[in-house]
Amino acid sequence: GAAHNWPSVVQVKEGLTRRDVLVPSRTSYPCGGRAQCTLTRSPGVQCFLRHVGATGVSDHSGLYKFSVNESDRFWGAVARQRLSWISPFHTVQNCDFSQGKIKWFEGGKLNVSVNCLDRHVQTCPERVALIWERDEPGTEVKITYRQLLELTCRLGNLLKRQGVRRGDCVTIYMPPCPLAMASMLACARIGAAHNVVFAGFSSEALADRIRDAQSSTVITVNQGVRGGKVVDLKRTVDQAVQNCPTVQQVLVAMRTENTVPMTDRDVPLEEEMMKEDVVCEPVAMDSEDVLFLLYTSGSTGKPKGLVHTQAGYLLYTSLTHRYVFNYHDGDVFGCVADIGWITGHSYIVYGPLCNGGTTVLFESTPVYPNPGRYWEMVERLGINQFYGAPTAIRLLLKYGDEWVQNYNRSSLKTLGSVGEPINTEAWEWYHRVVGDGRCPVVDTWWQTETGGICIAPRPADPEAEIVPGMAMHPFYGIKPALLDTEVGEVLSSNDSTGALCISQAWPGMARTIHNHHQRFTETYFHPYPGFFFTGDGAHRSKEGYYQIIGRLDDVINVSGHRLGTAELEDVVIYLMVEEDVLAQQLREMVSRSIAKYACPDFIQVVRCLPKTRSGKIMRRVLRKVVERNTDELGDLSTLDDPDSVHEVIRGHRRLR
Ligand code: 6R9
Repeated sequence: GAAHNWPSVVQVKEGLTRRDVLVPSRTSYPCGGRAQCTLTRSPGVQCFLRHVGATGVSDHSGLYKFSVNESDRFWGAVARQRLSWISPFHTVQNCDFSQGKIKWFEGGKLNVSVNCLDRHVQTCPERVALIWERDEPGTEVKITYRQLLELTCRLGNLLKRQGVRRGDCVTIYMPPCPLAMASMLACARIGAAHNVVFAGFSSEALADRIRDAQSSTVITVNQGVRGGKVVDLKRTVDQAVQNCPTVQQVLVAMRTENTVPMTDRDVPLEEEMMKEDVVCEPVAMDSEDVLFLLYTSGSTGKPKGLVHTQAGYLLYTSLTHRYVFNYHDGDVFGCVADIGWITGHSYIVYGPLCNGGTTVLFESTPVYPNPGRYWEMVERLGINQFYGAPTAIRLLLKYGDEWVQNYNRSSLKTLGSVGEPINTEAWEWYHRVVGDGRCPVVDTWWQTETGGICIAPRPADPEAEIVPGMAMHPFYGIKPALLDTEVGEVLSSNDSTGALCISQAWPGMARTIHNHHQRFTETYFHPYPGFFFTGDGAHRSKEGYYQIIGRLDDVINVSGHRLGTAELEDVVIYLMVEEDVLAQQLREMVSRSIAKYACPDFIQVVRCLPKTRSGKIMRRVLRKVVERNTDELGDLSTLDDPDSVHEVIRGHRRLR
């Protein structure tokens, strides 16, 4: 492959002050986030066909076939066209599912932050890269490509000064904010991996992830602001790092004006980054070097740190962002996910920035200050593509149409859905009310493991039919297969239901589980040899359209968040084992809320209490047990679960 010229590092002339980052700015920039200067790396389909060398192919379905049948030619051409390489790759793909070996674009060197920033700064420095939609409506902050590059470089230099080296992993525990995004890009610039932990996770969950990633550096904020409430994020980090011996420093950005206790380990982020140079030499990374870890729930054991690498991931997010949403130069892309999830990584940060887009970073909730928030924001920011979760759509639907109709949504062109199946009612409402019946709704199926969207209604054709509630078609290069869950055979005919698998590699897929390659192969490649198993079930209709049914394994999807039953059980079992701790806590609660003398002498933990079928606790039975009069329990015919009494008796014997 031929290399693109390495863009020289752009010199940033003016310094950016802290004010620019933290205080709402109403400055209008020449491009104002709209097309004025051209960044085009987004050719139309005809141009695309020519570029990938798909001779004799004239339509979208032909292009799809080419992409799966000649995947080396397809991905090789797309990679040369869309990414800026420092040195060209020599091999498009080198994959073997039986060993869980996935390698793309070997030999190639590039820097992800240069692809997302520098090359756009060269052509269009004043274009808005991101709009930080802060919690309070109307206080948004716009950051241009030039400014985002500057923030990234300063942070990159600061991380280096703090001893972060190529190959290290930095944990980021921050709400959606420009400095979080710049932190991710700064890691990419200096060759460190990032590990973003959703800022809603508890200190234990955070500590688990810091330890597993072996991070020496954590980046956080003093406090978060969400739905009008202040959240003490730094305090959570303080608790977490107590149990993380690897952590040497915590960089603390100031999201609010409130001071928080700082220790020797803590570094005031803005203050220190302002001392740094605005130029930071990007490191030439190999295509298969780690870009980030992202933890997600599995069906067994601890959350897994899925590993994504540089070139393939970036290419895949950029291509899907362009074609699934029909994103064009100058559009404002509004993905309302949190950066702590894969959706935020791929469609707030990497996909849109690689495409030189304007991306929205949403800090608030769908109902703050009222259920009109999304649509008021759409009007104010002129959002063209809106990408959200069915759980939020279902919630807003209940508040009625007025909250939507109060605002002008004429800027909207495409509506996206992700995270869980979207039921027909929610789909119809999204389409009819939010999109006024004129915007296609794209229900996008994918996972942390797939890196980017794999099945979506019109990846290959802006005019294609869309059936409500169906994810429809595979994206370029994705070859889905349904397998019989009993016998493991491929179901080749339409109108069938089975385990959703993917039968050949694509550039965006995860490469391994951090430090657990065996678990990676066992989870994804052993259940159906020769295939990548997604964990989901799906139906392929008579017409050949895909509909996702949901998880087949022990993962529960709660409002689009993955929860492993094993993780929950771990916590509960832990509580059971610590029965005396629990008893002690209960005693303290009673003495605190009533009085010391009211404290029970004995506390016995049981699976359930003896209750009547109407739910009343049979206290007389309990009294007899305590008095050791178990021969005189009386009438037990109304008891719901007879075993519950035996259990209480057995436990009580052990206790005395
Ligand atoms: C992107 C993301 C992945 C799991 C996935 C599936 C469910 C995601 C869906 C969907 C039906 C869709 N899922 N998108 N189910 N229709 N459009 O959500 O990643 O957090 O890893 O969750 O979410 O069950 O396996 P992740």
